[in-house]
Amino acid sequence: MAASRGLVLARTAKGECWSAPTGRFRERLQRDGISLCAGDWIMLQPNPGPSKASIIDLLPRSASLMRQGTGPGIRQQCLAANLEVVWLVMGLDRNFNPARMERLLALAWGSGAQPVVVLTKRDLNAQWEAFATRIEGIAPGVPVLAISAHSGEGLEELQGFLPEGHTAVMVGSSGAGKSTLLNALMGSDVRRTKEIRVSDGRGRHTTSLRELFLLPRGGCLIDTPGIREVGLGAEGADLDSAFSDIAGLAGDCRFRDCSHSAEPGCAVQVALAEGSLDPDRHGHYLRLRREVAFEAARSDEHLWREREEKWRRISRLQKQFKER
Ligand SMILES: Nc1nc2c(ncn2[C@@H]2O[C@H](COP(=O)(O)OP(=O)(O)OP(=O)(O)O)[C@@H](O)[C@H]2O)c(=O)[nH]1
Ligand SMILES: [Mg+2]
Ligand SMILES: [Zn+2]
Repeated sequence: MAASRGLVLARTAKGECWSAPTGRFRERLQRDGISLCAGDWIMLQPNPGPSKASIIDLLPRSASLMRQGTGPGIRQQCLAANLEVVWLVMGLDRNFNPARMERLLALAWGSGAQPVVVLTKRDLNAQWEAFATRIEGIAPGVPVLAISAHSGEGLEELQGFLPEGHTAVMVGSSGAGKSTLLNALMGSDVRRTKEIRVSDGRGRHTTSLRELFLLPRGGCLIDTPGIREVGLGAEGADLDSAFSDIAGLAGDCRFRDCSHSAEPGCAVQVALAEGSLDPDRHGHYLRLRREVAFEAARSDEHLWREREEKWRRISRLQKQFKER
């Protein structure tokens, strides 16, 4: 259901309980650079003591939302696991920002789950249909819904995208209206205002917690805190799906490795000249591609350094061994 500072809120057939990995399993998680997250399936072992259960294993994940790590380890961080759908939530108020949506789409496609754009606060914007059309233009292959959590408009259709037994995660910037939408779908204020007590007693994680909720209709919905910047990593993002209009054109270029700048027979240049491809969109695509390539190079370098360090250790051991 949720994970925080090494503790996991798990739901079992007997109800919810806080649990922690056993020492051995914790070591394995650390070695593999994995942290548990909402949506994970874990194996628990009952404890006799006050902490009711220990985590002994993590089941393999299917489609998961990954974020590029920012620390020195640069490891990928899993934000939500085992997803069928990713809801990209954006307000039809001052929160509206198509360039950010392009990034969110690349992130969502990278998860392997189906992205769905959810434009909220439709009650605040008389021109909501024009805004939705604008997003449709940059989201090929993605349903775009405009809803209002206050009036309830569009909620019925939205729930159609989360059938019983499926899991969705909501991502979007702070203030997009994610938690308000969750409360509307739950039919009550579940966004916890009360303290979530963890066994170390250190207090509340109300705003920082990614948490899974079971909707009355049977779907699972993960609410997340707003992401400030959507950094695209080498593995987490899928630009070819997010920009399938441009990627599709590239298939018609004369050269396989066309850079779409000045080559003869470039289908992307033709589309730009004809006006069927928006130059701004093309520019965004190129910029995001550079960003992903940069991140890929950075994590390659990191891997190399790790490998070198390992070999240095091994040869040091060999030397010691020979000297004996
Ligand atoms: N008028 C209107 N206001 C809404 C709607 N949905 C959300 N809001 C308002 O938007 C503000 C932000 O909503 P939240 O649900 O807290 O936003 P959030 O995405 O959960 O934000 P973080 O938790 O910070 O990521 C609140 O004041 C809501 O009342 C809506 O459909 N209509
Ligand atoms: Mg919220
Ligand atoms: Zn080309």
